[in-house]
Amino acid sequence: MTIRNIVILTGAGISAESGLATFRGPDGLWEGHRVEDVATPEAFRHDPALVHAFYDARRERLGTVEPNAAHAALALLDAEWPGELLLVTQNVDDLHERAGSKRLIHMHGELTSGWCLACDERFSWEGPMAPQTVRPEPVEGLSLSSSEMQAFDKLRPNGSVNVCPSCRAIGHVRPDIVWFGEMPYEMERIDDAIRGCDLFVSIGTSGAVYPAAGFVQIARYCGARTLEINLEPSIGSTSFDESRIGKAGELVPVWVAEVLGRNAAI
Ligand code: BV8
Repeated sequence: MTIRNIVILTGAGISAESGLATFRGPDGLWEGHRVEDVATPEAFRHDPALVHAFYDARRERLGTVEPNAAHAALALLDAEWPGELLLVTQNVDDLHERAGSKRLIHMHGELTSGWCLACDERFSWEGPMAPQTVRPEPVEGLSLSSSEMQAFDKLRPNGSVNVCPSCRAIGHVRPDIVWFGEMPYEMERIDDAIRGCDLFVSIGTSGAVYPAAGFVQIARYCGARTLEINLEPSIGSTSFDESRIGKAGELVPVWVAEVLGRNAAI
């Protein structure tokens, strides 16, 4: 079977070696929170401060980590693969694109993106988003000049950071993240690519969350070869033609070398 069109699905496991927590920690909690308390539209309506604090912390953490060898190997494959290739990630971190991947879809959104519920615009976002985050107090030794303060005030009326860069509405920007019960992004493009692929590869995902967990079934049904690379067999492991168990940072470079017909790990 000649491989021409490849679809790769990644999950939190591919970013674990970069120092980002996966979801199903030993306590089942997500960074100390129940998923339904921080990643649902209901949670956001009920306690926006908690949800903003959760995502602000993850956005800040993102600035302290780097892509690892698995991200780098997939970026090289993206650059060198002559056939169709689509990298679909469930991750909201930006490590794939920082490693250089281009043919990439964030099906569950991005930490570095904001969504204004007042004007429905989406835009890149850096730093905290929590509306109650106000202008920093003058810091000892860090004197913001009056022009800097004025610039800050112009940017953030009455001190709040949660201002839409498009319509200037205050307090209506939410994380541009797909929460439970919300429709994942680009599902048509993803579905078309899976139905047309020769090889479907799943890396670093437990297969616990749908619709991503069902992709392997669609790929198999459409005649594709299926491969899983994961630290442990995932929930849907028996649906894969081949399972390679181990760390993504070690196994993905070897797999990419094979696909590119190189005899040494990338
Ligand atoms: C929807 C963004 C409806 C947030 C996320 C069918 C059956 C049952 C339930 C459902 C169903 N269909 C829908 C549902 C409901 C729900 C769902 O699946 N619930 C589950 C819990 C049962 N799905 C939804 O709500 C989805 N939306 O269905 O909308 C709809 C339909 C039509 C129209 C309108 C609406 C939306 C789900 C998306 C939610 N958002 N993320 C954020 O990140 O803050 S999901 C989030 O959790 C992640 O994105 C990811 O998808 C999932 C976590 O899974 P993984 O990434 O796999 O991480 P995990 O920790 O579980 O596993 C890590 C793996 O890596 C482990 O196996 C580990 O062994 C391995 N590993 C660790 N270290 C390494 C490693 N592997 C290799 N190397 C290492 N070093």
